Amino acid sequence: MISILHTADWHLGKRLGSLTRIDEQKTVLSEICEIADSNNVDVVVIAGDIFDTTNPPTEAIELLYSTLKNLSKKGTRPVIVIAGNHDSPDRIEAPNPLARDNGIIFIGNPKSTYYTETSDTSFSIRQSHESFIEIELKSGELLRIITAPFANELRLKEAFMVDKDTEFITYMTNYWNTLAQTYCDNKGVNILVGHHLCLPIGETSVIEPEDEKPIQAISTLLPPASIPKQIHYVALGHLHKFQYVYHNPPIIYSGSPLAYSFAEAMQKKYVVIAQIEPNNKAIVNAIELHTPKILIKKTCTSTNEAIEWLLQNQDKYVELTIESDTYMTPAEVKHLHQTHNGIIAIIPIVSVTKQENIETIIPSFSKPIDDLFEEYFMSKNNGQKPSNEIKRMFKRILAQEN
Ligand SMILES: [Mn+2]
Repeated sequence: MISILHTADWHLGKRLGSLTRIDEQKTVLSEICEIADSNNVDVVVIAGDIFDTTNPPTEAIELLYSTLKNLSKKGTRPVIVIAGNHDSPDRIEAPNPLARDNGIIFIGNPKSTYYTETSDTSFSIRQSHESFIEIELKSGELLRIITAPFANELRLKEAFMVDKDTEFITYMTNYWNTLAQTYCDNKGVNILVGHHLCLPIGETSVIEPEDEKPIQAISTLLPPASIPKQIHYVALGHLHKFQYVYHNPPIIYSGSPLAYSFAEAMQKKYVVIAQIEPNNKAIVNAIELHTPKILIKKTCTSTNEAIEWLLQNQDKYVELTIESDTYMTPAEVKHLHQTHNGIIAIIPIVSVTKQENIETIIPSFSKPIDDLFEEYFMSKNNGQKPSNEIKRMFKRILAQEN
């Protein structure tokens, strides 16, 4: 039996507003290393979006390398990393000459071929082909991996020479089936690792993560039927919420280890451990991760109420909505930020009770411009008068214009 830890969408270097998440990322990645060790997993797969940008900050690169080194246990545990849509495929592969002796395998492009020469690792690469690797573990067990990193439309079409989306689905289905028929018999464990969109069961469309570069427009929605029958487990990346796409074989999005936007505020985060024997259905276990810092959407009806709540919730990231019948002053906004350093956004919602029969004001151009401005402002804001700050701002603009 081969035990595989599946994770994805680390987005190292990603910020929330202007705030760095690197300390949380360090915490959660060390938790993932502990889970890999305490569960004695044989292999680790990371299904894309390793970094948040194609040119990540050095602290993110250092965190990746130190984490992968821990996971690979000096070349005794294979770690397979593929590129997602946030990664640069060539940069992801660049460390391979150094990484290979540590048991770390980077696959950036959809048709990359990995080395088969011997290295210092305690496992060996028995054979490889475009988009395929066969690993012989120290135990003698065989692991076959079809690698399907993300590629944009152009790169996919260049790599696979197909034009239309329908042709692309047919092409990938045939391509993967040919690989599976050639290399994936029942003497080994066969998996596919990809950064693609697959339609979850019972859904008619896929909601991509808010704040994520969407890939739906450029990458076709691959149906579970495109997965060859020899495959025991499909490890996917891209969607940040843990979910099954299909049960037999398990096609799973492990999700991201941290909530990266307020759309993910209430999601629990997981890594997946799949235990697979060649002739059996994979046993899948999702292990919940501890959340270093919670993201929360909070609605208050006044700044005072907000301040009271913020003082009690200093350890969270907040998207604060203030529903009130008056506009917030710049001083109030400043006060809120001084109370709490994890406010990512303040959304003011002014709900002025509609006065019945608001008279339609016909502007009289003989009036002073300040009065005209006030009438205009009220007509645009349900009768709400402009605050003194807004009036002063209007005067400043007017002075500059003159
Ligand atoms: Mn992605």
